[in-house]
Amino acid sequence: MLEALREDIARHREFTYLLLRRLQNLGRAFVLRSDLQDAYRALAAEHAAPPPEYSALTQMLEDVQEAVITAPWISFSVRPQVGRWVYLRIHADELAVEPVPVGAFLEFKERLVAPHLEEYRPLEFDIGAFQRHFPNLRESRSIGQGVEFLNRKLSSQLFDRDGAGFHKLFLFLREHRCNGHQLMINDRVRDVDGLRAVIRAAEKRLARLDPETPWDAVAHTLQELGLEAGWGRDVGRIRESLELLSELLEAPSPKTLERFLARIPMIFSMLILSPHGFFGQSNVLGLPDTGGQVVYILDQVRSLEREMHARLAEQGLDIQPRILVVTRLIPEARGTTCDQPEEHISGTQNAKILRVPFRGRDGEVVPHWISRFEIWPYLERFANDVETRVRAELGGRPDLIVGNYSDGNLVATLLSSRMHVTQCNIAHALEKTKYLYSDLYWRENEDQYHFSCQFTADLIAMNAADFILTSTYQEIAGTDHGIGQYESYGAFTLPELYRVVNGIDVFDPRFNIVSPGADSEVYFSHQETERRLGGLHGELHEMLFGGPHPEARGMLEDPDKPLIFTMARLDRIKNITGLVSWYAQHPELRRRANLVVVAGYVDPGRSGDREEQEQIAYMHRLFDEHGLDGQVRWLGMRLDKVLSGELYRYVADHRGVFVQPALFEAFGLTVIEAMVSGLPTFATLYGGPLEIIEHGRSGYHIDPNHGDEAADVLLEFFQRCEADPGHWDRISRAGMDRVEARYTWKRYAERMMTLSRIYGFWKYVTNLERAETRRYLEMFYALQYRPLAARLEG
Ligand code: UDP
Ligand code: LCN
Repeated sequence: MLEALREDIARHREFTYLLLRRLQNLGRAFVLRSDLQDAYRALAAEHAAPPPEYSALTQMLEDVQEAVITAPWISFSVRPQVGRWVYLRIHADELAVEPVPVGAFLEFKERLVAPHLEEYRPLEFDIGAFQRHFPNLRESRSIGQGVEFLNRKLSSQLFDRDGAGFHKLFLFLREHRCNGHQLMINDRVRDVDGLRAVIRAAEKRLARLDPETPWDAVAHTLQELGLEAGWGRDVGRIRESLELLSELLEAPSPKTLERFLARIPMIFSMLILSPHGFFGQSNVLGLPDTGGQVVYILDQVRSLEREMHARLAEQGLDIQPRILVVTRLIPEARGTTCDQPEEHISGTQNAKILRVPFRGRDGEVVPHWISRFEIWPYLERFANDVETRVRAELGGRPDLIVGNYSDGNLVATLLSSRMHVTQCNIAHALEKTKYLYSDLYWRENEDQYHFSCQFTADLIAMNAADFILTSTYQEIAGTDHGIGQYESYGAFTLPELYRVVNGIDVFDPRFNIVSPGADSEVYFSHQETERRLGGLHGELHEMLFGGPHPEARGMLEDPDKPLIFTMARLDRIKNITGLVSWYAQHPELRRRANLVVVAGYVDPGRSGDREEQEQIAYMHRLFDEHGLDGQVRWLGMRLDKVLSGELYRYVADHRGVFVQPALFEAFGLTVIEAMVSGLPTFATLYGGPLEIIEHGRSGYHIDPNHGDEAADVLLEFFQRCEADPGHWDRISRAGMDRVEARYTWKRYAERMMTLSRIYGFWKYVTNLERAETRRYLEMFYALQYRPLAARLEG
């Protein structure tokens, strides 16, 4: 690439020179991709001989993510492909091109923000040094399909010449126990050859039996041979499992390995961590920091319990799986159940929420809610207390630990490493990419956000995890020109703290895309009339079209117009006020449709959150300045799930639409809820909705940075529907189909259970090689994270 670039620059010397000059003249130290693009396009339009579209220079400029200006050099981070980075610099006068190591590129940035740092040699975090022996994906398009890749690797390793792979599989089969009972094979089976012989003998004994003969009837004879419970509930299933294993020992293939491992009874109990509150089953949504993560976990638990139970039953084990969701206990619970140490999870047999309080330095219980940005000093003590509580509850350790968000993933790391349990991370959203330069200017944000703790926790947890679930591809690796959330941890710097030259590799097979769903009991098509909750319609009508209401502002003067509906927490990123202002400034759209907003509170006194209070004040200003009271109905209330489910459908009955205008949305549960209800949905193209919606088919993408265009897209839709009412139906149908095909909890639970077995096996066979990484992360935790967190406690 470098050679081609040099040649190209030589060919287009004047153009390059002028462009670099313009970049310098912007008067900024850091130039973002969009600004560079603007400068380049403007120059190309004026210039007599700009470089052609496919030249190395144009391609490089197209792929630049950031330019750093340290005259006379301008350095560039270039991302020629998703997940692949190159760093180089060009001399602004001589036009010489040089490659730059990533550490040096970060150093240029550090010097610009902290010029006083002479002879600065910070700690460099480099996880790459420990990962060289581990296989990685190669193609950007395979990112997020870790388990398929791993299956291929594992099955070829099983097949190695000295038979060591088979021996590990044999040892692994001996590991499984439940409530003190041995499963799969007992000590009569001594080695791989023994195992082969046992399979043959067992197949012979079972050959003539009715496939429906239950395990109990053959248990005795199989145990004599060396086989224990876990192979199947009846002879048919046992035979299949034996056949799979014998196939695996003969000619291992990725598919057989996956199918065989999927049957091993490994997961009986599970710990799900979501430390920051409020976490409960009612009255919590809309409280600060409490949104989709809670919805996700509760739905996840219900579907996982069902799946775990079904799988164990198929393997002939009548065992009730245990799922514990662990969160913090908050004595000042504000009318929620968050001060209760235990809560049964409705819709499950046995799952519950366990609440463990945060304790201060002297062991005292912390009574009040703490923002997710402030909880870092409490997590280690919390993890210790949780361990004791969980061991008592389960009578041992769980079989899988799942973390949620930065705090949960850190606690999952501490617990998994102490209890030697497979660790799964889920992020929901990483904060890093939400705020521009949150790393470089971390000091400026430290008082409010404490990103130094959060990013350090993230680095540790993501590298400790055995596997990571993401809701979308972009969460890992972004898009052609946008960086992924995980990818942004690859190389960055926190000046004066440490520098990360290799923080995480998005080609690592630990990443898997497993998207959540919408609860199908609550969110379903508006056309399913027999399931509809007609009894709520009076209330909904009153909410939307009724008169004055203490928790609402605005009354719809013309109730016959179609509704534009939106619902979200009222924080800045959700950009609900953005939508209101686009609407306010678009007379034609205001003429055509009404707007219904469910968010925040109308009375600012009811909010305890600074950002939310600001948004409330801004919303009132928009109403006042633009005279919105006759066209917008703002409901400052939290709707429970059942009511919001019927509300989506009610709006669909009136041939309305749903809008999700966020500046960034990690996934966007409301988007799939609206779509599955049959509402044509318009959602931000930053984040998950970009993948959920196929633009123009199953909904529409809107760009929150260009509100006028977004409002036009809405207007055009309404105009088109007026001319062709079938249009609304087509988009509505395609949205429902899309969700039903890709975003269901049933699929999620099946995937999750398969993954936990395969990564469990992978962890087992690579256990020794991982010790180095573990030790490195432990050191980073003790020397970096712990003091940073302690500083917060004063
Ligand atoms: N929600 C709700 N009632 C409300 C507001 C929100 O039930 O008044 C639910 C909404 O249906 C969705 C979740 O809260 O299930 C929000 O999740 P999303 O992923 O859209 O955003 P988050 O809040 O997690 O950023
Ligand atoms: C958090 C978010 O911000 C949303 O984008 C997700 O949909 C939600 O969690 C559930 O994962």
